Amino acid sequence: MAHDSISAQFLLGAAKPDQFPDHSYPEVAMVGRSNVGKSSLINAILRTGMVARVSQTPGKTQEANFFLTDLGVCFVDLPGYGYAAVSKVRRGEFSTLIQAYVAHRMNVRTVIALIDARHDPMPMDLSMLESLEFAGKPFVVALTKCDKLRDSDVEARTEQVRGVVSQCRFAIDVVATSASTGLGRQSLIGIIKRARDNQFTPS
Ligand SMILES: Nc1nc2c(ncn2[C@@H]2O[C@H](COP(=O)(O)OP(=O)(O)OP(=O)(O)O)[C@@H](O)[C@H]2O)c(=O)[nH]1
Ligand SMILES: [Mg+2]
Repeated sequence: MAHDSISAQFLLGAAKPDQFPDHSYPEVAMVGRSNVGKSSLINAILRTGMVARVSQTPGKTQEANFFLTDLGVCFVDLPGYGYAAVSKVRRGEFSTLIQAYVAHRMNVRTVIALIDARHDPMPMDLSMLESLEFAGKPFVVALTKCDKLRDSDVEARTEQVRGVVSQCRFAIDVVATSASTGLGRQSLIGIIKRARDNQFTPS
């Protein structure tokens, strides 16, 4: 086990908001499209093996999974949005669970909003950022799968997304990440610790 690994234990999976755990731990939540790499990023941050389940088939899990880490922070792996087969009516909306979490969960200190670095942010990614800003939740954008891009393309994407969030009061940063190489891990851990210690207040 790597010396800087972070241990964690699975607390529970919640299918409905009333099943969210009743505790006072600060929480950091992962939101993003199905298959964008939320569970992989949790595992990459922890470096203690497969704590969060990673799958090849998107949209499989519809639960919010809570993991208590020895950072004193609870990680929340939210279901992915945008999986077309979930429901036509709901396409373009977030699931009730994600909305409820983002809008009402008191424990949340920061949200990690994941966007695939290989593509322009999709309309649903932009509405997710909008809801975070509207809800007044500090958020950091993690650009995922950067190992699949050239460094120059990673830089260009980072600059593009920085431009997108430049007017957002609650945007903390845009971080290039890779669950494969560990890119961005230290930056995210730094942000998570500052969030835990309540160091983010809007400008
Ligand atoms: N190359 C590369 N592949 C990645 C990376 N992160 C995730 N993947 C792959 O992308 C796929 C989806 O990863 P998950 O972590 O399950 O994605 P998710 O966002 O949790 O997906 P849902 O739970 O369905 O919403 C898997 O095949 C991962 O191996 C990354 O940084 N680099
Ligand atoms: Mg997942």
